[in-house]
Amino acid sequence: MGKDAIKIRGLYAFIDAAYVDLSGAGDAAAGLLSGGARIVQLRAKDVAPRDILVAARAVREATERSGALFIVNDRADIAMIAGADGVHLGQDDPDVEEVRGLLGPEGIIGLSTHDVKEAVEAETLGADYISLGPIFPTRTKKDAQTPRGLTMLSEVRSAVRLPIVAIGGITRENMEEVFKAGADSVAIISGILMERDIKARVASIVSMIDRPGAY
Ligand code: TZP
Ligand code: MG
Repeated sequence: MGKDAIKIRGLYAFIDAAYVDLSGAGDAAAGLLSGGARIVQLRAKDVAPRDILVAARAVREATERSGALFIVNDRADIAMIAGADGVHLGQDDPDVEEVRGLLGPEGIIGLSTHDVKEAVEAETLGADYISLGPIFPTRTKKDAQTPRGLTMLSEVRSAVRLPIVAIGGITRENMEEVFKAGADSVAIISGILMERDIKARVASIVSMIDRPGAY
């Protein structure tokens, strides 16, 4: 998938091993995609790399079929082996430049940021998008920093041109204010994966985002 096809906007959905048994990653992906998700990240902390790879292959197959973007968290090696569209890096992961050398110009590289300085730096380093968070308190990320809030989101919006994926404590109920504060995309993990019917939850979120004149 070429860079022209990159559309980091709207809902940024997850398959997170904290909520999904990775042996069912393909089915979970199918649920997210049939609900209308167009971006799916596989996030698997404390999971053996070979198990992440098996899950990544299943998610790749499902996302390929529906033309959705597939991003692997942390692991550029697994992203490459599975043929993902890109990788999402944290501040402690290998540098964007190093990973760019592996993925090439077409690979999508996202970088987690927590303030204006990191966001500006990400742009300089050649990231394709940034995440900013946690916006609100979250239980999903154990080592999450203190909530950044909507004011910081607006400040980052003014400081960079890169697409911003807001993350942390975002739900169907509060996403409107997050978009209004300048996010291009909202990452929602527990607000989808803790639901009994993830397809229905995604569909409801996507229809709110896509409705004419939304936000
Ligand atoms: N990075 C910052 S907050 C977070 C990550 C991965 C977790 C977001 O999860 P949730 O359940 O949507 O609050
Ligand atoms: Mg990471």
